[in-house]
Amino acid sequence: MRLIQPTAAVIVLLSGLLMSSLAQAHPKLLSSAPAEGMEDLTPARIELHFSENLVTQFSGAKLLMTEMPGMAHAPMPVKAKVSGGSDPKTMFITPAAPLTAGTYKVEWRAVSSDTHPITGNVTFKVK
Ligand SMILES: [Cu+2]
Repeated sequence: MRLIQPTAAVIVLLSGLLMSSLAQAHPKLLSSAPAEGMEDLTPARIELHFSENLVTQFSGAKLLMTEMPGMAHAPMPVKAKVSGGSDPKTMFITPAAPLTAGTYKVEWRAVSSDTHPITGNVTFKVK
C-alpha cells in the first residue's frame, strides 16, 4: 500500500501533463487575410495562419459564397485550390477565378500532430 499510493499519484500527474500537452497541440486560427469580418478588394488568395504545424493530407478548406450585393442566398461553393505554404502553419485557398463582389465564407479543417480535426470559419466581403 505504501508503494502504490505514490505511484498512483505519479500516474495522475503524468496523465494530466499528457492531456495538457495534447490540448496545446490543437491548431488555433491565429489570423487570416482577409481577416474575419473585413471588406477587401478581390484577394488573389486567402491565407490562414495557425498556431500549430498542419498535417496537410487531413487539413483543408471549402470556400463558399453566401451573399451577393444586396441578396443573401444559399451558400454556393466556389472553385478554389487549397495548399500549404512553406510555413507548415499556413494554409492558402486560391480561387480558380477572381472573386466577384459579395460575402464569402471559408470553412476550414485543421489537423496537427495529435490528429484531432479542429474546424472553424472566416467570413469576409469582397467589394
Ligand atoms: Cu486533440
